[in-house]
Amino acid sequence: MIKTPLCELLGIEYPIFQGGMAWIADADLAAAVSNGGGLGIISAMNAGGDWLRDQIRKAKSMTDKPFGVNIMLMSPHVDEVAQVVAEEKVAVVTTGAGNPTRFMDKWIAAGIKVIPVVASVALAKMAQRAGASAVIAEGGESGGHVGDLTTMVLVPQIVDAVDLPVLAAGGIGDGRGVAAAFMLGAVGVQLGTRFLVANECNVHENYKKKVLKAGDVDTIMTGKRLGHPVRQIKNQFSRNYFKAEYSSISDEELEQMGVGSLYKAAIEGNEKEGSFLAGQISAIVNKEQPAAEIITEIFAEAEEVLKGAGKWVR
Ligand code: TUI
Repeated sequence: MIKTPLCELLGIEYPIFQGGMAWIADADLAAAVSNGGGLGIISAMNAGGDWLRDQIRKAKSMTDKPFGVNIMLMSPHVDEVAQVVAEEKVAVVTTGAGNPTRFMDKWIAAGIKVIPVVASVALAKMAQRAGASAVIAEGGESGGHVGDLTTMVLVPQIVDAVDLPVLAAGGIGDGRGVAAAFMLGAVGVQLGTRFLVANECNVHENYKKKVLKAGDVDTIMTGKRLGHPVRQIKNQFSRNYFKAEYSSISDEELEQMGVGSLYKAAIEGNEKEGSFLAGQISAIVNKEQPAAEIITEIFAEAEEVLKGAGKWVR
């Protein structure tokens, strides 16, 4: 059995979060992960407050275990969704793609545990000062919006910089990854890509197929020119976008190219025009299974690896 302080902090059985994937992580997936003993997370992405409130209430009807909401700080509706999570008093709020400190007092006053995703030491320290319960150190191997540093480099630095439980994210897809994260000082992990192919995940079948088929070099980073680097699977859309970044088209035209591409991938399954955000670990994600089975399988593997961790020590 693997138990860490994160389990006690949140009242969860396994120290694992499901990442808040935009257009993908809804109440069905979050409830399945929470019922499986992890922490399921609903993504507020660019949605409005009404959609989020419905999803939170749906998840409450599907599980009596704790679950969380991920607030994407670049959302045009960020103030509205920040208010909704405070009113609905979800157990945990995770944040991404920015600095959450301006919302944290309100969330903490509502009894919410705030766990920001950080891609730098500076933001981790700021989050600690603002009252975070833990932080998620996310490396650039992950899917979607990413920072510069890898998980291997980022996690130990965050562990040294803050006096909080640290979760590792980015490039983790099986028990070996969990064990490695623990070796770096993490006491929990967050996985997105592996949960994307869970049976309970409502993303379009074509999206799942793309992740299941992807090999080691099948993701690409786009968006650097506009300051929002994003990792996604190589296809017609991402190759064209990548080329356009190095062409003479204006920033406005480039921005326009990306509009709606996530919806096209996740909801419509449009293989040519969609933006299929996924992590580098897609290459070892090779089967669909229930969320609960993903969790038990990963922790059985991690336990074996960790038990054998001293085998070269003489
Ligand atoms: O947020 C994510 N992953 C995401 S958000 C998203 S929606 C989107 N789509 C297109 C462009 C941009 C966003 C898809 N995937 N992960 C968490 C994460 N947060 N990764 C990196 C960061 C981050 C980066 C800089 C967090 C804070 C930060 O600091 C900014 C500051 O102001 O200090």
